[in-house]
Amino acid sequence: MDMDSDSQKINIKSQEAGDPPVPMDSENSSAIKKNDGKENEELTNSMKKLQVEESSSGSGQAAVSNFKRKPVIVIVVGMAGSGKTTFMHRLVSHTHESNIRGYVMNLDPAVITLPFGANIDIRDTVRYKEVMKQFNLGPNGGILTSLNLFATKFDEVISVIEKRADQLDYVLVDTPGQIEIFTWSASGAIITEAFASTFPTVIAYVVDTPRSASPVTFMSNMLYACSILYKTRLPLVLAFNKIDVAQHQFALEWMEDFETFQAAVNADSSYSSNLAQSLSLVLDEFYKNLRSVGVSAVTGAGMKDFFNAIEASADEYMETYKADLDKRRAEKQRLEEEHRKENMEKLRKDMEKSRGETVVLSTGLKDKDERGKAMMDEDEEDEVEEEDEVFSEDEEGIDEDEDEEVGRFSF
Ligand SMILES: Nc1nc2c(ncn2[C@@H]2O[C@H](COP(=O)(O)OP(=O)(O)O)[C@@H](O)[C@H]2O)c(=O)[nH]1
Ligand SMILES: [Mg+2]
Repeated sequence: MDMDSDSQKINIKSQEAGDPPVPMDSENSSAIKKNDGKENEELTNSMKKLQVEESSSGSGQAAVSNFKRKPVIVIVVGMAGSGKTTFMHRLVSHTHESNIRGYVMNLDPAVITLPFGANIDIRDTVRYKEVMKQFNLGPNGGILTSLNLFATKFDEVISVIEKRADQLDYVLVDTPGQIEIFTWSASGAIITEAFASTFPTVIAYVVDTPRSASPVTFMSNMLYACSILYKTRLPLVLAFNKIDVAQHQFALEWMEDFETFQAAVNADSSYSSNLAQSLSLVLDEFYKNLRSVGVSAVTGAGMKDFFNAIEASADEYMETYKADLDKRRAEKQRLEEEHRKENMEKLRKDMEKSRGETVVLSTGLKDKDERGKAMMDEDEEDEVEEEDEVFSEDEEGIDEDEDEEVGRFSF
């Protein structure tokens, strides 16, 4: 399915068209004509041009120079039913009361009603039921595919937030309960990386505290959180929710002293104590890398602690994650630069050899591109109708909502 056709603009309730990325000029990069006598000058100019185009075409590089300290992105994840949406609602109320400027995003395509007004809502762009029908999927696959479709348009979401960055302290993101989105699916990686390469980004992992009172459930929940931490490499805050029903003291004790946890596991005869012992050693290391707070989405307990933990994590992001990201970027850039130099050298040799003839780079890329494009065009014609059903194009209605949604925030 071709997602780039103009007819499927993402619907965002504060839409301002993002600048389109500067495309590489394939004519110039694949074939260069030489004029008599001036070949050296021509060659130098062409090379300069190529260099400029290369550096302006990488959106990732642009993101590095645009990196902003605010807003902090808070991605709320956790098992289905742990209280993510209710917690989001509580966070939104807290931001209103405390004059914190927030933006709210819903990434759950299957939710029927939201207790808060979302500024950006996946449901405005992807129709989950249509996705299920068209791709013949069950509810779980429908949610994953909807997120994959949305992820292909995520650069637009980022550019909307970038434009409002000066007016925002936080962007709060609600997600579906399918935790595998963030542990192995492509869309989870695309979404978190897109956020994290532009803004400080923190994961808030919501735990259903009363349900985690059994050591086995607690461990499996922590293993999920652990895999999200290592997969995303982002700072993580554990929000022990529903403390109005059960206090999270037991969890803090288990995390602090792993012998207490082992004693609890051993008392639970349903679990192999050997496995539990090795796993609790792994988790012991994991606990050192995160912050935990007890919260209640229902009573509002723990909100201050939660935001303090988010601020501390955002600082940690700037110190460690950002440095790591920059290092990886610099390495990528270095490799690209090397590759580019090699290509330039090849081009120079080709031009010297051809002496006045038209030179076509021998990479075969141009042919491939054209073949690929021809195939895409055919596909596009077949699929246009289907896609119209999947994507809502009711942009006018959305614009009307804009003022109302933004009005809920204090800026
Ligand atoms: N007692 C209590 N119930 C909560 C709390 N947070 C959420 N819930 C309940 O947990 C259920 C699932 O909440 P929901 O926000 O839909 O969870 P999600 O699937 O993670 O988005 C709902 O019935 C909520 O009322 C809380 O802090 N305390
Ligand atoms: Mg929810």
